[in-house]
This record gives sequence, C-alpha cells and structure tokens, in this order.
Amino acid sequence: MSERTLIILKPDTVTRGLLGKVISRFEEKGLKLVGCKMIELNNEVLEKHYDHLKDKPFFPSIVSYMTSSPVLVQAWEGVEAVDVVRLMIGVTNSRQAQPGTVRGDFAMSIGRNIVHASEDIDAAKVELERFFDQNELYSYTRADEDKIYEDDEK
Ligand code: FUP
Repeated sequence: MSERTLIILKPDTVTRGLLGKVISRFEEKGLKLVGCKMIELNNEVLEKHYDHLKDKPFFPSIVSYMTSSPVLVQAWEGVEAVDVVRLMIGVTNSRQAQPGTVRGDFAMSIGRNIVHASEDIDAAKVELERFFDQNELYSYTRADEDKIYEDDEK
C-alpha cells in the first residue's frame, strides 16, 4: 500500500550542509518527494509535535535545538513508506544507529540526530496535517516507477 510520511530535516542537517546528501538517500531508495518547505519551528508546534516528551527534563533543550535554525519539512510517498523511512533513519540515539542508516552515518548524538520521521501511519497522518496544507502536497509519476515496483505492488 502506498503511504505518505513526514520527515523533518533538523537544524544540524541544515547548518552542517547535509540536506542534499540526506535527501538523496530517500530519492535513490525510490521514495517520491511530494511536499517540501523550509520553515521555522516554535514552542507551540514543538509542544504538539513532541507531546510525548513535553514533561521530560530535556524538553527545553529540544526546543532550543529545534528552533536554532530553519528546518526542512518533507512529505515522502511510497509503498510502506512509513516503515521504510523509519528503518532508513535508524534508532534515536545516533551512536547506536546501524551504519548505513542516516543517523548511523551522519550523527553522533541523541540530541543532534539529523532527522525526524513519523513513527507509524496514524502519526504520519497527524504530522502531515500539522505541517502541510492540502494544496502543498503533490501527486506525480516518477519516470522510473515501473522499475522500482512490480506491477501488482503499486
Ligand atoms: P524518534 O522517534 O527516534 O525521533 O525519537 P523520540 O520521539 O523518542 O525523540 C524525539 C527527539 O527527542 C529525539 F530525536 C531527540 C530528543 N531526545 C533527547 O534529546 N533525549 C532523549 O533521551 C530522548 C529523545
């Protein structure tokens, strides 16, 4: 089943000049970019986005990090895209993330871990609605779609 998921390229990706490299990973995998914009996050949106961490002692440092530069929010589409992207980014603590994953290859910290991706399909729906208006999400065909999937998979 084709799904859409939210990725946030966090301030370390922006300020370390890693945007192109990280985006290439998802493109080369065969996922399709269907929404993309640079925005500044604020306390209000971060309290919603990280609702499950709001009461943790490190929440203020998440806010200060996530507001330290603009971020790139993106919608990516593909068959089982939510799980595929979570596998590709690796575990939260970058030092424990497998080599070959985005966090495993580009990051060394739990609090500077390059990227956010929706955890499951329900979170993806909520998060895409949080960051994108309907008219900011697009549909198109990749030229290589026939090569990426079998006919009955799409
Ligand atoms: P993930 O789904 O992998 O992004 O992980 P979480 O939702 O658990 O955590 C969200 C963000 O909070 C992480 F990306 C980094 C930050 N965090 C910390 O800084 N310290 C912690 O102990 C846990 C999370």
